[in-house]
Amino acid sequence: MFPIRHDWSRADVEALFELPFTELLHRAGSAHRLHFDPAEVQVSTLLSVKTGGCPEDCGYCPQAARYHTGVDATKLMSTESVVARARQARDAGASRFCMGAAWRSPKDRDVPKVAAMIREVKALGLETCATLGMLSGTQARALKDAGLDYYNHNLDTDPEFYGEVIHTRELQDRLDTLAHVRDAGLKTCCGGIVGLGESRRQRAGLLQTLANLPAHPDSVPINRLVQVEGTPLHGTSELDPFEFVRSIAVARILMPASMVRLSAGREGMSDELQALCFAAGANSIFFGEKLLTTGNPDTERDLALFARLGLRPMLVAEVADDTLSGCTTTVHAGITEAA
Ligand code: SAM
Ligand code: DTB
Ligand code: SF4
Repeated sequence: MFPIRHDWSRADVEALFELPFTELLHRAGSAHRLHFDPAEVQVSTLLSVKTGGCPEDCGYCPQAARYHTGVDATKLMSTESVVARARQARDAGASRFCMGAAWRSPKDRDVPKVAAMIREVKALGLETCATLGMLSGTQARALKDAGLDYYNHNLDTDPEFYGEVIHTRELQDRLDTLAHVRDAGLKTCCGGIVGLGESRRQRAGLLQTLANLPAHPDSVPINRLVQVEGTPLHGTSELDPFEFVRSIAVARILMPASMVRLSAGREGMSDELQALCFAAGANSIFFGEKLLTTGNPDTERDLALFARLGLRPMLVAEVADDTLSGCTTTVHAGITEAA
């Protein structure tokens, strides 16, 4: 009933969006259980290793140099400071550490610097992820050789709506980078943003395009637009929260074996809305008080939410050490207290 398909039509995907809410959640929950323990949630922490000053014009992004958002441009962080932050993230319970840079693409001279960060973060027992903009095949292979596990590069929105949001890079450029990433043997993290002012048909188009990629992304981040003053998309009408949950559920049905990440936008969500997202098949979050430049829920709030919902951080074989079992114990302790 939930085969891994790459031939979804727009009508197929729109029909899923149009199901009664309870039926959609039932189908998404069934797809989720075929591949995962629904009580487990993968936990990633983000760090902006190079913030702001970006030459691109992505209409949602506080890091584009051309928008006045109050985000100051910084240089690339030192490896030492990145590793200190990765250690803190690991000790707080994260199993994956994602390093982001506000670049159109890395310069060749930046690659050895990021490679050094990846090597050292990996040595802490964390899974590594990077999001650095467009990559050439050579750059992707160099990052793989350094021990990179995942590369994040989003499609962001439907091909039909794309030109209303981003003008400095084509969707095809993104597809080319994803091909370089896959060819280098890296796992892909690829999703998009909803709440940009797109229609339901266009939300369906984003998810259809993701599901029809040559391989389903290993991780699919679904971001809800974080509206930042100074960006062109600030002031866009808020997406109906149930439509956000539907987007998660449809992503789960289309890509049943992928991690579907409830990504940016959680800070403004109630516990109840997040619980609906987990029921709809989300099984990954960004954990830690900051995303790249904007806020994320406090770790205490997330641990309390895990405890209230009986969720556990997903253990990764190589990182199933005392730290993460400590985190699991904390969550279990919360559940026991609640019970
Ligand atoms: N510069 C690189 C790039 O664009 O590929 C990497 C970093 S970029 C910030 C990574 C992703 O963050 C974007 O593709 C977008 O999906 C997401 N993002 C950025 N700003 C956002 C916002 N205000 N709300 C939601 N998601 C956002
Ligand atoms: C993704 O899909 N979302 C993350 C991560 N991949 C890099 C980034 C969200 C950024 C939200 C805005 C900010 O904090 O600057
Ligand atoms: Fe630059 Fe990435 Fe932000 Fe676009 S999303 S402006 S490429 S940092």
